[in-house]
Amino acid sequence: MTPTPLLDLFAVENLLNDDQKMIRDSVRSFSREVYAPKVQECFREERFPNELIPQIGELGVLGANLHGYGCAGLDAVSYGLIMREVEYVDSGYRSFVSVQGALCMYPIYAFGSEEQKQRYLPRMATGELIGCFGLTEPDSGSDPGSMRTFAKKVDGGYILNGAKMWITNAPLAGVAIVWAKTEENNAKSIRGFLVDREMKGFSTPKMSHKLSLRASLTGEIVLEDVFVPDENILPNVSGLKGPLSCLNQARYGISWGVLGAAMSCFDTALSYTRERVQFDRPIAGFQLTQNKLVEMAARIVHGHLLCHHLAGLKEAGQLTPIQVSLAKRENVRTALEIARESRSMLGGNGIMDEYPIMRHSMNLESVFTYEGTHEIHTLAIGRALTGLNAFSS
Ligand code: TGC
Ligand code: FAD
Repeated sequence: MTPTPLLDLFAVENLLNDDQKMIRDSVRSFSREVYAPKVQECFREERFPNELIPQIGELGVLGANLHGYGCAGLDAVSYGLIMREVEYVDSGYRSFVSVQGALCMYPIYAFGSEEQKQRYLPRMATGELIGCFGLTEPDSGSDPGSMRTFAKKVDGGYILNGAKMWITNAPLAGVAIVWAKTEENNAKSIRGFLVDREMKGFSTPKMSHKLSLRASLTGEIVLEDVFVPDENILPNVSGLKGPLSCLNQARYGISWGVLGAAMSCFDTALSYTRERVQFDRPIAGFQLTQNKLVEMAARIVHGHLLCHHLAGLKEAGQLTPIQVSLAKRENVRTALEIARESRSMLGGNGIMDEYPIMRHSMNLESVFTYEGTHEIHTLAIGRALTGLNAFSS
């Protein structure tokens, strides 16, 4: 299976080895042949295709870059290609895969005890157990250090109270990674807790009526005097760097993933404008349309080169959070602008859900906001460039 030739102006395909191509092709086949036919209906009905979870697990994409515990142990490029192929179909599908792997399995893998790894990871790799990641709260979004969820130490464990909001997969999760302070108003005391669905006082009401990521489930996490035993605290991390390290992993995947959404919009606009005739010729024959297509193709190619460079840094263990911020910020903006431009190229048809563009465009509005808003990444990069902190006075 080859990429759209026009999108491979710089022969990025040549950067892939045979294993990476094989992984890309198998994820592409499943995603386009099995998952994609369900997306339109799921988006309309605001539901996730739960029935496909076992097949997604079998495909080996959950926690695919982790080693052992039933995970595939793939390299950074292969992992990125997986994200791209799933997001070609829908950003909600990529959200499902990246929350499970980067935000739920990764913290257990990186900060958990050996017993926790054995208990959770193999079942999470197959999709038998779904996780969610609870950082954001109603009054604490961009500034997670202001969270109020509190874990009080008691004999044998902790009592958790608080509320998390906007949590992907919460309604179907069997385990929630909940980040909570263990000392009042002290971000350095933040710890990660593995809260199992059956723990008393834990609930996850669904958040309905979203106009974005409708084929992804979002919920709250409500914690009312939930007793979490000592063996369910992540032992090897404390402070904001715990959740923020997980975000680095997920933001890396998003940088690749959104290129898939952008490619889907480009492919749709290209084939539509070649066929749609106005003023006696295909609209792709007009210079203004070609300018739009060239701009899109060039930005998609740049996005790929950026991701390949990022993957090299990741493999070498040299990737910094600021580099990830730069890539997430750049590629998400690119994808969102490409989606909007593609929509206009289909005219009235661009707003119909038989074409994927409007759905991608609506989805990407969330991607622009979650995992650090565009502005937050701008400020983080600005702080690194200037040495001056614009977050607070
Ligand atoms: P700051 O003082 O900068 O840092 C506090 C501590 O954290 C460390 N740190 C990081 N560590 C690893 N990776 C990063 N990216 C890190 N950024 C900071 C830092 O070294 C420090 O460590 P230590 O040991 O000195 O204590 O913290 P700050 O309060 O100034 O905040 C920094 C800021 C604003 C950049 C950060 O809070 C931030 O990224 N805010 C955005 C919040 C966010 O992205 N939330 C995402 C929630 S999850 C989500 O959206 C999932 S969507 C899922 C889907 O469906 O795909
Ligand atoms: P706010 O932080 O209130 O920001 C509002 C606006 O103010 C933004 O434009 C922001 O950039 C701007 N702003 C804030 N501070 C500054 C500043 N200092 N300077 C300039 N501008 C600023 N969270 C999780 O923990 N787990 C999940 O699984 C998860 N899934 C999500 C799924 C969806 C569909 C969505 C929409 C969100 C999800 N989130 C999740 C939450 C997401 O991470 C937050 O929405 C995001 O971090 C922004 O927080 P907020 O919505 O509270 O906006």
